[in-house]
Amino acid sequence: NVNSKWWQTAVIYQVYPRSFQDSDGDGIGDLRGIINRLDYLEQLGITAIWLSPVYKSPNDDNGYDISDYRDIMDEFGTMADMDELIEQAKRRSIRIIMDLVVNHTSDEHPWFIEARKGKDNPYRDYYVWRDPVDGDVPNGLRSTFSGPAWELDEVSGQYFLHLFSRRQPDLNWENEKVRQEVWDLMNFWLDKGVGGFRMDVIDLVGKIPDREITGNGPKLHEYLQEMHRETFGKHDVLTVGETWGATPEIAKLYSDPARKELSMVFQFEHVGLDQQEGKDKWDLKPLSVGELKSVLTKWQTELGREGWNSLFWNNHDLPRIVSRWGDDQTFRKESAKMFAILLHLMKGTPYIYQGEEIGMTNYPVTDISEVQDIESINMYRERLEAGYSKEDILASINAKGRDNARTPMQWDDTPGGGFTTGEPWLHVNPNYAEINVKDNLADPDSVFHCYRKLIALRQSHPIVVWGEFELVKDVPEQVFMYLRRYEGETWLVAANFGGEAVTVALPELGASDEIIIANYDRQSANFAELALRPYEAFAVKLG
Ligand code: TEU
Repeated sequence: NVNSKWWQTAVIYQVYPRSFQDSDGDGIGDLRGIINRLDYLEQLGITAIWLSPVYKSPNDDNGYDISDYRDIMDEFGTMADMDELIEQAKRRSIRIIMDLVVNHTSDEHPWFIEARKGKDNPYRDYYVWRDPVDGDVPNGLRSTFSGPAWELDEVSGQYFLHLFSRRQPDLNWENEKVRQEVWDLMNFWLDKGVGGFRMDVIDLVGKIPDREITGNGPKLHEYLQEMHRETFGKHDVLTVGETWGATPEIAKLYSDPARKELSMVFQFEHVGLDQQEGKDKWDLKPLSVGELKSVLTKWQTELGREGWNSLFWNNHDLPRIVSRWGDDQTFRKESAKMFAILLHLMKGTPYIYQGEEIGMTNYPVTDISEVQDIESINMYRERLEAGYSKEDILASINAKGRDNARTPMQWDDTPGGGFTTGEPWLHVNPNYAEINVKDNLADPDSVFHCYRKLIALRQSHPIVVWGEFELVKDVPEQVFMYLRRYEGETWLVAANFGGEAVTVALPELGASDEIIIANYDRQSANFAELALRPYEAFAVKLG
């Protein structure tokens, strides 16, 4: 494919630096720690690292509140370490994708410190200020982290907008100077040779606060086209927007190459399927596998040539997939591999979140004092006041809380799990002695080696990257089966999404012994009567 881009054949690995590898015993992961683990990532075979924020930050939201875009967080190291990380990664053909958090800054960013000084300050307009209405907040906008999105500034008597924590004031993108600042800092990082950007809540930057419009504002795409022109347009980089409200139609607006905006977006439709309609992420309902199949199929087929997909189960905001929709007890390895096989043989660019590749699980908390995440803590307070029981709230946090993904990476079976020799900033999952990198590397049948193999398959078989996707219908609901077709070749991927054995009868598909990858011992597949074991998944080439 002559027009293909490197990021279309890539596999991206997300590092959450705080929890990846501590190198100096302070209990907090750091850049030196990442450098020390590059050989591991090279062995896994990934193309690029998406690095969650490493910039200077007071850590109200673990680095998603930035006080200096051109400097490194003290706990993580120095700019010299950052330059070395980029360089050392490059030597292993791994690119570094920076997290671009420009919907808001920290309240400790010099722009906000200035803006707060008064209505006449030249930086005032960098943020969104409004007068009170009837002695109260300007309108009903709510923060994602609970409570109103408006905070009163006592000095001026005006409110400022914060769609996240009150320590994350929203930037005013309508101000041309703000956009210019953003282009400048992006160019600063592009000049360092980074491989691109993951753009935090980028769908919010076109907000119209007075009309209570937050996502997908009218000028959003104009801004992104300006960004493309002013920054990465001349560079061969990957850009991926975090867009919670995207539909396939919206995703095409971002990722149609002709529009010169982004490479792709993260779409979140599939990860909302276990939440009650019209409520928020904490209000749980069981997943319907049928719904999951239809949502993923829609995304596989509807972007066509006018867009490109991202593929993911996990990130630093989401619970661990093996605990969420798999079985992290009896069938942990089987279900972890099932998710891997199912996703990595789809069309799009796969993202692996640290620890997913060894089947790491959620961490059950029994008391709110164990929780560090601002989103969970604020929700806890809000719901206690609203009359929910502690048990209910903790059940929600255990199912969906962001700390589930943020417990330290489990490298080995020594105390601290090989993450730190000190006191870890967040509890290490007590299962580190059974689930760790060391054992995964040693066991050829491990979750890690399944991921490694899938990554290699994508890199050696164009059908994985380019093949057309077709869902196989007429199978039991818990069976997820699809075909990929490319240049006369057909692959079939089958997955049993449940803990019970199931049989499929599709005689028209014949039989084949060309198994490509499987999570159980399997030499062939006879579709006249195909028996799938609990969480069994495999791919096979059809004759
Ligand atoms: O997340 C955006 C966001 O809306 C999340 O807070 C998400 O809604 C929530 O975790 C799940 O309900 C991005 C970052 O990924 C997140 O870590 C940041 O906290 C947030 O933006 C603010 O920068």
